Amino acid sequence: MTASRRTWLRGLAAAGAAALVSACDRIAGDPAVRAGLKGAEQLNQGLHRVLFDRRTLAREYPDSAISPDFPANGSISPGDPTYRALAAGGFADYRLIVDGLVERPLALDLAALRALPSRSQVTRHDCVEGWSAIARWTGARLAPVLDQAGLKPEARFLVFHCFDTLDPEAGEDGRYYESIDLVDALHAQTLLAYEMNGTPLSIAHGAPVRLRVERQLGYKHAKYISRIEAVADFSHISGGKGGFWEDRGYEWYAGI
Ligand SMILES: Nc1nc2c(c(=O)[nH]1)N[C@H]1C(S)=C(S)[C@@H](COP(=O)(O)O)O[C@H]1N2
Ligand SMILES: [Mo]
Repeated sequence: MTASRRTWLRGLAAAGAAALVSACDRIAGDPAVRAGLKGAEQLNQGLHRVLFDRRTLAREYPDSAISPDFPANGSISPGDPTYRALAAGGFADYRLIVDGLVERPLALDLAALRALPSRSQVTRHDCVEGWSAIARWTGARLAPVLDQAGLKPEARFLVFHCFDTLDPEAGEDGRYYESIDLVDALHAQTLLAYEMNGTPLSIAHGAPVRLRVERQLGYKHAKYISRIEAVADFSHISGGKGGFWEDRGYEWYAGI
């Protein structure tokens, strides 16, 4: 190709681009078109927020809505020896481990957890089995805990390892676990809850610490948390699907 031909082609492309830009300007400059675009954009944004913004808060209720009888479900009295020993000691020796892809692994006792930024919220728990119940949950916000540990850039999920074995016949794979991504981990209502309705968590409801991840179904709310592991992916853990129930066919993202 000759130099003059190249110059000519460049000129043509520039002219084409200029024509396109001016056409767009003309269309966008039309007040009716502009109003329409803006309307569509606002509607789209509104819909998007409602449908897809995972940072939106779950509904919170007045204390008067608290359920007098909140069922306990799944494991309600873990028999695992480590857990039994901790429970016998009033969880004085309990340490919540935060490790994996973090700069500073943590081992928090209950006093340390209670000293962290906390939140209290009255929310509705929806179990996939078809019941719902409302309670006040109080606990450490997960985001500041992660700040303290310092997530490494490769961290994409948090895996919650639990003390209880829900399916003893499955051996180590019968242990309960769950996982969430960082959007839910950093959500304002995501708590490491240590109180339910103003009293320390009972064993049936997950003592000493359970997860509240209010935008998702009940099985995501891991009880009896022993360890939070930051990972890049969870395919190597247990059945590989990110949770005890997920390994048995439930959805990983159980949004409500
Ligand atoms: N460690 C652990 N966490 C768990 C479960 C479990 O069996 N073990 N069950 C899940 C299910 S299906 C539900 S509905 C809730 C029940 O919480 P609750 O006992 O406080 O009602 O805990 C979830 N978290
Ligand atoms: Mo559930």
